[in-house]
Amino acid sequence: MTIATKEQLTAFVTETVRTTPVTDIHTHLFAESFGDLLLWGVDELLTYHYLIAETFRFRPDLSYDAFWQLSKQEQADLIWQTLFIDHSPYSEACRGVVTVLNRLGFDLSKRDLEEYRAYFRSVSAGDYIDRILKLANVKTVVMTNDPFDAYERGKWESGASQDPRFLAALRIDPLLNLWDSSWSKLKEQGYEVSADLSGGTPAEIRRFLKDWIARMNPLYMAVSLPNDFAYPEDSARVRIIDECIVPVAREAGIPFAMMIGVKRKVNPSLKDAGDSVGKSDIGAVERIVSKYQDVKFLVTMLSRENQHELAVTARKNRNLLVFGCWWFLNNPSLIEEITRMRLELLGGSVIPQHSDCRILDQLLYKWDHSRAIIGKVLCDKYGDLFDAGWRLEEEEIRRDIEDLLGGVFWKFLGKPDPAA
Ligand code: REL
Ligand code: ZN
Repeated sequence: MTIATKEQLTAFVTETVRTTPVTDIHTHLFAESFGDLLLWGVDELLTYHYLIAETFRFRPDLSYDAFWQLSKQEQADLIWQTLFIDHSPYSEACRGVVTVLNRLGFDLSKRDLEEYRAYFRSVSAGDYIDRILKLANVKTVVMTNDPFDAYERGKWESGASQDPRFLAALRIDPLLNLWDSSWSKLKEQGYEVSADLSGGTPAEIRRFLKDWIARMNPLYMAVSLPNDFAYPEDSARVRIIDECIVPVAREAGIPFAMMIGVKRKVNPSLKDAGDSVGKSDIGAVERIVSKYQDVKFLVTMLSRENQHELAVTARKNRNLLVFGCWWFLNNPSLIEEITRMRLELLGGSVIPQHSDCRILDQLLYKWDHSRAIIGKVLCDKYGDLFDAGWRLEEEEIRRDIEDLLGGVFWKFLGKPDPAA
């Protein structure tokens, strides 16, 4: 049906973005079979590392050690008191908790943490996964799977059963960022590698990657890279990229995802909350994607300052797919600015958002909040077309939105959407 008025257009776009199921291409969530690796519930929500960082800002009296010695529930109590009772929770991470509690149907007027806790004690992980995926309207979740993590490795080795809603991504940070210590971990797993990358080491790293690809069937290989990531460079990282990652990505036909711009542990006392951001050299991205045009790269960058040049670089390289508003960019003002700019430069050939959820429940807020912004930006873009005399069919809008919320990803992979 052709859309006749701007009011109809706004209503249809908003509703379609709200109701189209999502493929969430990067999360830290796990299927139920991974046991306690999957985090969920109100105490996990409150102890999300974003909120820990915010709590310390209001509590100069609180020592880091004292905080870390508390039980999870005590930490959650303290964060609740500090960020939700002593202050109003309007930071994006706090607002996220409010959205989740609201979407779960809790009475927010009482602000009674114990009542929320009682619900979580009464529900099973399996039922809760079903409830959240349905409420968030997320059809597929891509996990972050780390073969260097002994605990997670155990889950894979004991044949963690497969849930088609949770798909794998092979995460290789230690290989590229900590080779000095990770080579010995490969050796322990039976790969004949040496610290100086001599002899058969590159072939053994490739064997390691291929073994894990066979076991996990990942949609892509992924790494987070520091803001000073350089390419080319005389370093173990770049040798491993050139001699191992790129050939394996090519052979397996899967992309290499680079998440660039993190400064790890600028305040180690904050643990996971202690990482920060730095501007990166877009030249490194340009050089690697144009050198390997037969390899696919998924790229997100953490610094706001890198967003425009990243979008321009994608215009020049069709093997580069830009994704998500990562971490410190996952705030309404920045999502709106970045999404607008990307749609203007790249049309619909982009993945506007991923959730990066660490806690299952967060799917509710991360997607609710992002959908509202993506919908708003799309209304403006289609509205401009309308003003210029272009009339749209509902079917065309539905197609575009399905692409943005997953289709673009699956087409880039060259795979059918398993949930379609
Ligand atoms: O995948 C990553 O490296 C990051 O997204 C995480 O390390 C980070 O802590 C995450 O919680 C950000 O949203
Ligand atoms: Zn992440």
